Amino acid sequence: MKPYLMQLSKTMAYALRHQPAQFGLTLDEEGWVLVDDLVAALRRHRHDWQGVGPEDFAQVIAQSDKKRYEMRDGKIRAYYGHSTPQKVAQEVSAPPVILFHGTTPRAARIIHVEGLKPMRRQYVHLSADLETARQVALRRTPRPIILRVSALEAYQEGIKFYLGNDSVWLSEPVPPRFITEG
Ligand code: HQG
Repeated sequence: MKPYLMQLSKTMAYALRHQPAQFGLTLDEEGWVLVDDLVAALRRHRHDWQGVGPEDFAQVIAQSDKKRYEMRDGKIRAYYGHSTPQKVAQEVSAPPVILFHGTTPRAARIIHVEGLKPMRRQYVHLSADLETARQVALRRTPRPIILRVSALEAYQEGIKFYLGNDSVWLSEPVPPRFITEG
């Protein structure tokens, strides 16, 4: 991906996941903003982004290694990752039997005691497959620890799970009894 699009994708994450107000944006209940409003916000944000437009968002979406943003009907949103105080409503869904969570050795030790918490985000983030979990952990450590979450069992005991995209699931906090290592 060209550096221009990578920079754009990162700024889109700030605007759509973390600091919409700083961009003069308000996410609706499902995290959507109008594409035109995001365009205007980004043009205000950087003077060399005067030419930014919806086709650039489409390129970010098409060329990205991950499915981070969804654009349709003149609106755009992030699938996951939000940290705004107002919780973005996600679609409750029955998860697969096992989901994965990639993390650091240090965090893993705490998670075995306290369970998985959303930390700075609105939801716990889980991976549909081992390789995705490994990549998530590699952002933070050269020694990934992969935790297995008995997701369906947890769901059946009342913990809500939400479909983020094809490879990312979201959930409420997960107690340690549903978590094993390796
Ligand atoms: C850890 C990226 C201590 C957790 C990724 C993680 C993902 C605890 C960190 C998405 C804990 C939070 C989310 C507890 C959890 N005590 N540490 N009780 N419970 N943790 O970034 O899952 O590239 O908020 O293990 O690929 O790493 O941005 O979550 O290490 O899909 O699109 O606290 O963000 O996607 O870190 O990553 P994060 P995450 P993007």
